[in-house]
Amino acid sequence: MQLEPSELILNADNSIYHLNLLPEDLAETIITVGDPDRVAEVSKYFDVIELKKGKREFHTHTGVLNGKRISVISTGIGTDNIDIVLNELDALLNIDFTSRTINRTKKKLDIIRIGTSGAIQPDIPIDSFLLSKQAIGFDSLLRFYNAEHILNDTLQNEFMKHTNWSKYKSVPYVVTCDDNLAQRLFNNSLNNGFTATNVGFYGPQGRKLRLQTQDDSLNSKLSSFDYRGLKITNLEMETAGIYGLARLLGHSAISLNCILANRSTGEFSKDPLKSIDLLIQLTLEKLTSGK
Ligand code: R1P
Repeated sequence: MQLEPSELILNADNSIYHLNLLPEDLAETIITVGDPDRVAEVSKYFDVIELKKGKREFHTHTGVLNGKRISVISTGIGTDNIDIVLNELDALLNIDFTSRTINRTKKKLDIIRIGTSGAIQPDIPIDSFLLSKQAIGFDSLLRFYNAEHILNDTLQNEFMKHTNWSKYKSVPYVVTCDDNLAQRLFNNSLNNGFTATNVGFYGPQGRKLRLQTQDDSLNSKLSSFDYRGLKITNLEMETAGIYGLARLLGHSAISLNCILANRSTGEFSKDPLKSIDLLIQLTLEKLTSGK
């Protein structure tokens, strides 16, 4: 079946609509970052940068480090952008742009998010790193896909009961990282997290500047949720979307979180750029060791 021009949108140079990339521009190991400025903070460690392209908030550098080809791409903020990035990355790999048909043999990406995050458990130190083993999405992204088979209904239902979840919010969805990729890269050397992916930064994460929130106790309910010892560790805005779409599309994904804030103790990192840089260096070392 041919994908219509309105469905698979290509630019004049045959690059994919938002990412502005051609299939050959992309490595099969992808690092995603939220902030477009963080792309260069990763690629500055490459031995060679072969390509820099971008459009809107989606900036990509592809290069080689220790013989491994890596693309680092900024997603901007939120799972709405993750929908664009994951679908377009997959299209670059698994759709023939000339015939506009889906390739018979599917290729797979390794996707590693290097992101920042706020902890909600008081004992999680500022500037520490968490690998999200699970994520719970408060956005509705996965609800627009046929995704029931990859979601953990038990955790979702227990969580909704515990928080007395409002019927006016979308039903949270629970997804997991790719354990093989997590194991291959980090071999249990990082603390595991259960990450809540929020649909906003202020009200949805319990921050009040001038507006009142619908549920003032949401963050404390999140931190007191405990399902057989499994507790929610941190809040950010992309992980659940990445895990859900990567799983549906057949890619491997893990999300790494540099804990810059602790919402429980009110602390914030004294040197956030240094912490993020340490996580970048650690990730690149793990990705390229053994190459
Ligand atoms: C909010 O400030 C942003 O920071 C966190 C959140 O997920 C959100 O995208 O991650 P990044 O620093 O990776 O963007």
